[in-house]
Amino acid sequence: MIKRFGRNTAGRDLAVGDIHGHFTRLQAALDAVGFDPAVDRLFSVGDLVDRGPDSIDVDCWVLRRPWFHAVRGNHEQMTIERSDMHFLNGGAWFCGLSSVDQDCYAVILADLPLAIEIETLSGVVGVVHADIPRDDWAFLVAGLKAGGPEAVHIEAMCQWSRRRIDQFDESGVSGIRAVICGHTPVRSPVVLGNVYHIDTGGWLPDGSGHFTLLNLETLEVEPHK
Ligand SMILES: [Mn+2]
Repeated sequence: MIKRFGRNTAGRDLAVGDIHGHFTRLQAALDAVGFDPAVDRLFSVGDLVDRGPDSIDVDCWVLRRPWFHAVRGNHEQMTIERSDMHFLNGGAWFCGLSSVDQDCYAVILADLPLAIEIETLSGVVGVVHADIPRDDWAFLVAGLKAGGPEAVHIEAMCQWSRRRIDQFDESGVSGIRAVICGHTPVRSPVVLGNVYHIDTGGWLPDGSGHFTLLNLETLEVEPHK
């Protein structure tokens, strides 16, 4: 449910917002900042699949790129659960697969954690897809570990909630240096307290958005090289 990573002493740790089947565009964004797969790591807020043309490549990104780490977004969840909503929300690529292939993708995506913790010089940074319940990272961790109905509720908030950004709630999250999330598209990154909303629509079909790559050590957007 929660995956923890030690500090990256060799290279950079970057985070990216929703990808939605645009891995080709993502790779171009990585190239633009000189991403080095030998030492750098990329942390994704999830929603890897649906809408764009490359959803089918999600298995390669998750399984064959040891520097790529993602949490499970609501679109991964809809894929895993074969949700009725999925087809209408960009899931046509999945509906067209054989049931054997569908099972393979579902297993791969179900293995993604709900939250990621990354150690940095200035403290631990958390990654979730949408938002976290309450304003305390420890509550999230304890709730997910406890399981049961409370964990189900917390999972749903992590994957679907827009409460914080809808209410422009700047109270932030205690017990963690910063929280990175996506799910709600924004023109440029929105920082509410220590919560960073970085889905700048790099996946938008009309190309009006871009992928923001946030450096987890500096909490600044990584400049192009
Ligand atoms: Mn989402």
